[in-house]
Amino acid sequence: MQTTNAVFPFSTGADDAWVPSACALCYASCSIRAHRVNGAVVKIEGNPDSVVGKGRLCGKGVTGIMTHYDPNRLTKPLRRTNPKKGINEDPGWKEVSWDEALDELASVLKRVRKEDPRKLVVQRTTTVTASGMPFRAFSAAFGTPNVSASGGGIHCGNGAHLISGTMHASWSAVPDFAYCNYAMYFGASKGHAAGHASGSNMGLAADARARGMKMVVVDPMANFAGAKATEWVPIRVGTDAALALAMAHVMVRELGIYDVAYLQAKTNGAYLIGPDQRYVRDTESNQPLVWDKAAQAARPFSAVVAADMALGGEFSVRGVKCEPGFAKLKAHLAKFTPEWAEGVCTVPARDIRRLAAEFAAEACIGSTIVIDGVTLPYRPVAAIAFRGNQGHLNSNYNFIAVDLLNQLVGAADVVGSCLGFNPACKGFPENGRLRYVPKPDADGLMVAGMWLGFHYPYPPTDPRLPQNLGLQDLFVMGLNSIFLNSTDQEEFWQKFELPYRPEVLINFGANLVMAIGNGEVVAKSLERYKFMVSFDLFLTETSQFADLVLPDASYLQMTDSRANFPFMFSLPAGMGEWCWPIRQPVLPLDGGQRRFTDVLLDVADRMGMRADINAAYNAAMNLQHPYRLEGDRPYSYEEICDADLKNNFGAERGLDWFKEHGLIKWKKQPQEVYWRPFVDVRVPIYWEFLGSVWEGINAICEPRGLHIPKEYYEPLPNFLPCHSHQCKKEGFDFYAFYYRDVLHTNSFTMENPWLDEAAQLDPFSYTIAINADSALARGLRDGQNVWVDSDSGRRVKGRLRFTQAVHPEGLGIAACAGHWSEGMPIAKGKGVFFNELLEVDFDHVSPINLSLDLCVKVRVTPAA
Ligand SMILES: Nc1nc2c(c(=O)[nH]1)N[C@H]1C(S)=C(S)[C@@H](COP(=O)(O)OP(=O)(O)OC[C@H]3O[C@@H](n4cnc5c(=O)[nH]c(N)nc54)[C@H](O)[C@@H]3O)O[C@H]1N2
Ligand SMILES: Nc1nc2c(c(=O)[nH]1)N[C@H]1C(S)=C(S)[C@@H](COP(=O)(O)OP(=O)(O)OC[C@H]3O[C@@H](n4cnc5c(=O)[nH]c(N)nc54)[C@H](O)[C@@H]3O)O[C@H]1N2
Ligand code: SF4
Ligand SMILES: [Mo]
Repeated sequence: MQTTNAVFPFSTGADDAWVPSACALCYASCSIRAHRVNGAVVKIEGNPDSVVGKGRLCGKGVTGIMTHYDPNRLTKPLRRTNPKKGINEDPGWKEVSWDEALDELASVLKRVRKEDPRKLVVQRTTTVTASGMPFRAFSAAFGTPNVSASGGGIHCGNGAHLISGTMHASWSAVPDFAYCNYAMYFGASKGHAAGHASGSNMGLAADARARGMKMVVVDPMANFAGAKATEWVPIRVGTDAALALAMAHVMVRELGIYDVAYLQAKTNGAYLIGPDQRYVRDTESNQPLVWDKAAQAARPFSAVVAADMALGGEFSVRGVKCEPGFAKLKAHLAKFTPEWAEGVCTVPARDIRRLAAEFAAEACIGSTIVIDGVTLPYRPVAAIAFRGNQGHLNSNYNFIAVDLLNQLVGAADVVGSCLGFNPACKGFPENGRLRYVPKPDADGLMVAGMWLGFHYPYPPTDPRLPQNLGLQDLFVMGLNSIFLNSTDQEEFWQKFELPYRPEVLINFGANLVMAIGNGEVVAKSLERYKFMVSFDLFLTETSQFADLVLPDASYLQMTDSRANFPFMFSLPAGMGEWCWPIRQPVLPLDGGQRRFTDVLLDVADRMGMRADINAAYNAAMNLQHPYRLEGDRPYSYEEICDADLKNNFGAERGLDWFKEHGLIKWKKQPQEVYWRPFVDVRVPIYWEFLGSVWEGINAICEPRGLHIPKEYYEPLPNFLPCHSHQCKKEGFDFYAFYYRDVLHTNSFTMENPWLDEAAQLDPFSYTIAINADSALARGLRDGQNVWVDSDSGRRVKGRLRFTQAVHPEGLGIAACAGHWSEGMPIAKGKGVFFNELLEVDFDHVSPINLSLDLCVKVRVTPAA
C-alpha cells in the first residue's frame, strides 16, 4: 500500500495553492489539481498522482473555471410567482431568502411524507456523481422508491448496465487495453470521446493503438472512436445484433472456433434444456442438469467436472428430450448467415466473414500468460458496446449478441479480453474493508458483488403489480424508466391500479426537458407536479418549471468523500492501482449559493427527519462502529465524509488527511483484475430465466389489456427491427441518430464560453452530419439549413455538414444541444435539439428493459 506524496498545499505567503480535488464536468470525475492564487482559481490540471484520469484532463475539464465563474450562475433562491407552467411561460421569478425557501420546501415535504412518501420523485443528473450518495440517503430516509436519473439509463444504461452486470458483474466493460490485440467497438467511444473512466481510458487506448492493438469500430459514423480506428465498419443504425449474430454464426458454424473449456466451466452452455426452453433440473437438489460424458448420465452441474460436460448431443432425461444450451445456441445461429445480415445491417457478407475470422484467430484460444507470477488465461480480443448499440427498441439483444462474441472465445475478464470495471476487490489491505466479489446463485449463475443501480442485474426479482411510478417492479429488467415522463404515464398507472400519483419533484441538475425526448412531452409531465424544487447552477429549460430554484455551489466548492462514486465507477479496468480520491473545496462559498449536501441535511432537520437520514447514511455508506452516525445528532456533511473515510481507511485517515493527500491508492492484484478463473460462477449464454420473467410480467399485463411481445424475452438473442427499420414512407430515407461530442457533456457544457467557442470552430459540434454522396443525390448543399422531419410528425431545424465519415443512410447529430432558456445565454440557440424528434411512450421503448428507441427515420428538406 502506498499513499501519495503531500506536495500540493504550499504557501508563498500570499494565497497560492494547488489543491487536489475532482472534476465534475462529466461523470468520469477525473482527479484534478486546481491552482488557486489570491482566492481565484487560475488553472486546472490533471492530478498525475491519481489513477482516476491518470493526470489527464479533457478539454471540458480544463474549462471548469469558466463554468464556476459564469456570471449566469444562479446566486439567490428563486420563487415562482406565475402558477402556470409551460415551455413558453414566464415563471415570474422573485428572489427569496434561504430561510423562506427551505421553510416552504420542508413544509411541502413534511405534508407529502405524512400522506404517502411515494408521492415524492427524486431526479438527479447523471453528470454530477457527487449527488449519488446524498440523494440516495435522502430518498431512503424519506421513504420514496421513486428515484430517477434523467435520460440516464433510458438512453444509456438499461441495456448496457444490465447485460454488463449479468455477464461481467460490472456497470460497463472495456478492452483490457494493456494486453488486448483486437478490439471491436459496437457503438461506444470509450477511450476516444466519452464513456466511463474517460480520461484514463483515453491514455490507455492511445497507448494500446501505439502498441499495435487493432481497433475495429462498428458505428454509423466515424466520429471519434471510428476516426482513430484501424478499420471503421459503417453500420445501419440499430442493427448491431444482426452483425454480431452473423459473426457468431461464422465462428461457431463455419469456422468451428470457440473455447470449449470456457463454455463448459464458465457458462451455462452445458445445462440441459428441455422442449419447454427451461433447464431440466435434478429432482432432489433442483440444480440444472448437465450431461456427464464420463458417467454417460445426466447429473447436477455442481457434481460434474467441467471437462466432462457435454456441449452437444441430444439426450433423454426422465423421458424428456433435451439438449445442452450451447447446442441450442449453435442450432439457433444457423439462420444468421452473413448474407442475411448484410441485408439488415448493410455490412458486406465478406467483411462479416473476415471480421469473425480475425476475431476468432486473435483470441488465441487455449493460451496462457504469466502476470506478476500468476498464470492466467490469455484472450487478447474484446467486443465492447455502450450507449449507441443499446439505445434502441431492440436494446437487449443488441447488447447480448455483442457480448456473446467474447463468451464464445472465453474473452471475459482474463488477460487482454473484455473486462468489467473492477468487479472484484479484495479490499483495502490494512483492514479488508471494501471487499466484494461476484458469487454464484443456486443455479451457479453469477450475482454481481457490488452494484450501483436500483436493483441487481441478476437475478431478476419476481414481477409484481407495480408500486413504483417507473413500473420497474413490473418490468424487472428495466433500471430507469420512461413512465415518469411519458405521454402514456397516466394510462399505464391506471391500467396497473397504481394507488398514488406523483406530487412533488426534487430535481438535482437534471435537464430532463432536453435530455429525454420531445421537449413538450417531458414538459407536460413536469406541469403535473404540484410542487417542484430544483437545485441547479443555471436556470435551465427544466429549472424553469420549478416552484423553487436553489442555487447550488459548484464542484470547485464541494466536499465529497467519494469523488469516484461509489468508489470504482471511474477507476480504469486492468492492472494498476485501486484509487480512492476525494473532492474538496478549492474555493469558499460566495454569492449566496449553498452546497446541496448541506441543504439536504438542513431540510431534513426542518422536517424532523434527522434520525432517519443519519440511519440512511449509515446504510448507504456502510458505516460501522465507531463511525456510525448516532440518533438525531446534527452532523454536517463534512463530518459525514470524515466518518466515511475513517470507516474505510482508519482513524488517522479522515477528511483532513485526505484534504492534504487528495487520495489513497494501493496495488491491484492479478486475482482481482482477472478474477474470472478464480471465482466459481457461470454466465448465461442461454438466457433461460427470461421465459419466467415474461410469464410473470405477462400474467399481470395480459388481463389488463396489455400484450407483452414474447419475442423480446427469448432465451437466445435475435435481431428485432426498430420502428425506423419498418418505416416505408416516401422521402423518409435517413436514420437520424445522436452521438457525444468530445467537447460537450450532454446538455450541460454549451453554456461554457470556452467550449462553446471551440464547438463553433468544430465542423460537427453544432451541425448535422450527412453523407456527402447521399446528400448530393438529393440536391442538398453543404452548409444548407434544413428541416429534419420524423415519420411521426416532429421536426427540428439545423445546418448540414457534408462528410464521407457517416453511413450513407445515417444522419448524425452531436450532443444534446439547441438550448432555448434565457438562463443559459451562451448555450442558447447553439446546435441541434435531436431529442425533439423522439417519442416518449411504451410503444417506443424496449418492452423488456425500457430503453428508449433513439433512432428515427427522417426526411431532410431545405429550410428557408
Ligand atoms: N441528444 C442527446 N440526448 C441525450 C444525451 C446525448 O448525448 N444527446 N445523453 C443521454 C444520456 S446517456 C444521459 S445520462 C442524459 C443526461 O442528462 P442530464 O442528467 O440532464 O445531464 P446533463 O445534460 O449533462 O445536465 C447536467 C445538468 O446538471 C447541472 N449541474 C452541473 N453541475 C451541477 C452541480 O454541481 N450542481 C447542480 N445542482 N447542478 C449541476 C447542469 O446545470 C445541467 O443542467 O441525457 C441523455 N440525453
Ligand atoms: N464528452 C462526453 N463524455 C461523456 C458524455 C458526454 O456527453 N460527453 N456523457 C457521459 C454519459 S452520460 C454517457 S452514457 C457516456 C456515453 O458514452 P458513449 O457510449 O461513447 O456515447 P455515444 O457517443 O452517445 O455513443 C457511442 C457511439 O455510438 C454510435 N451509435 C449511435 N447509434 C448507433 C447504433 O445503432 N449502432 C452502433 N454500432 N453505433 C451507434 C455513435 O455514433 C457514437 O459514436 O459518455 C459519458 N461521457
Ligand atoms: S473526462 Fe469528464 S471528468 Fe474527466 S476531465 Fe473531462 S469532463 Fe472532467
Ligand atoms: Mo448517460
